[in-house]
Amino acid sequence: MRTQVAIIGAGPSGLLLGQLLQKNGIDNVILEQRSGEYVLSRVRAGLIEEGTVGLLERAGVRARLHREGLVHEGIEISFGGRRQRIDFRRLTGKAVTVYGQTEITRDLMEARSTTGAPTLYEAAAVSLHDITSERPRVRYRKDGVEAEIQCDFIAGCDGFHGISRQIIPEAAIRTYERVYPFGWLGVLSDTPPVSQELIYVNHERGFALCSMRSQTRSRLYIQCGLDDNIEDWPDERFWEELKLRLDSVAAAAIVTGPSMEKSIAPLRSFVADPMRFGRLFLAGDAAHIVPPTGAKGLNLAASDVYYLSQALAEFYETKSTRSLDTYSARALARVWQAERFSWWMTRLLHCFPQDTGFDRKVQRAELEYLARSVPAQTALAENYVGLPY
Ligand code: FAS
Ligand code: PHB
Repeated sequence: MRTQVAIIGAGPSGLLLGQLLQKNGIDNVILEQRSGEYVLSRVRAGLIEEGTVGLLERAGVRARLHREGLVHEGIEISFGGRRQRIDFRRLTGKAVTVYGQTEITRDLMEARSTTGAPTLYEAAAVSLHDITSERPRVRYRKDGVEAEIQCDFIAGCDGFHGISRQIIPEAAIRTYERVYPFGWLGVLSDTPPVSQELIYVNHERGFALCSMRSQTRSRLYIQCGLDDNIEDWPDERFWEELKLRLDSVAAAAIVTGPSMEKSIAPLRSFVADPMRFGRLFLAGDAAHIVPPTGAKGLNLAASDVYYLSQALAEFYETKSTRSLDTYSARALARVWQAERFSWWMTRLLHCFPQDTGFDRKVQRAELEYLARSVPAQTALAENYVGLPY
């Protein structure tokens, strides 16, 4: 098989890139190691920036997003039994949209199926070849049959544990990493959200986040130990711990119910530089990871895909490699802004085991400053709603 761009991975990065390339008349094939059902079963991000909404509209997935997405004009930061609202609309003129990654993936899958562009699910043993030549190749096994795709470019959209970043020689790539000494226990439940907007909680027992997927479905998180297992957290214990971390009004408003999904995610900050090697271009989690505190992971994947799709369109229209040659630097400039913000939000809101009494006092002082300073709230708001592309 021959195509112009081979995309590795059918998560949000790969699917969104595939759609934007289709819209630019650029042939592409997506290879995904898992089944479509498995990809849809993963519960991940829940909140998207206006820039991501615009890209999804351009990708042809607007109807359900605008019908079911919840526009949020602020969030609340809870500490010391009180809540401080951060008013995005007043401070930045912008808002964010609550619309789960699962729904985004479903919409992109459906949109792609109408284009006839191939997505090879359950593609095993994917390997990349000749990535520094002008004729890179992808080999894979499907239904027990070995096959090969010749292409012009490969987009590594295969996530943090994918093969794309791994194939880049160590001498050609530099990585930066910070692993956090705790995880997030996430629960999805068909119970009404605690509040109309997200509540981020700093509490001496640990961080908590009350989010949602709709007016009837909650997405809730609490900071947990790195060694915790799902078995340590039966539903009853989860709900009790969440109530202990919330202010009294929110704790009283909670409606408990059975968890539909429960998972523990480790938190890490990670960046690979450059995001390109020869004709291989990395996008999304394949190149960078942020702690989910700032709701940036999926949104960074979107801005990477915006830059890469533009650069590929320029190449096929003009044969110029100017934007391809600046892709990595351009994407990383925005990545590092989100890395800093996600690290800052994580540092502000979590209990760090190694923290001293001084550290906790400084953390509280920063929260109290945030509560009274409009410039401080504006700085948080403009990063949260998303910095310009
Ligand atoms: P993904 O990891 O989503 O997709 C990569 C795809 O490549 C997968 O389908 C994988 O099966 C496939 N793949 C891997 N190796 C392959 C191979 N060798 N061959 C073929 N295919 C291969 N972000 C937020 O903004 N908010 C959140 O709350 C949030 N929560 C998260 C919770 C968890 C547990 C995780 C892991 C991430 C979370 N994220 C969150 C970040 C997440 O949403 C990512 O940013 C987003 O999935 C990035 O999308 P992709 O880059 O497409 O990577
Ligand atoms: C979510 O709804 O899953 C969510 C929202 C905001 C975050 C993290 C996760 O910062």
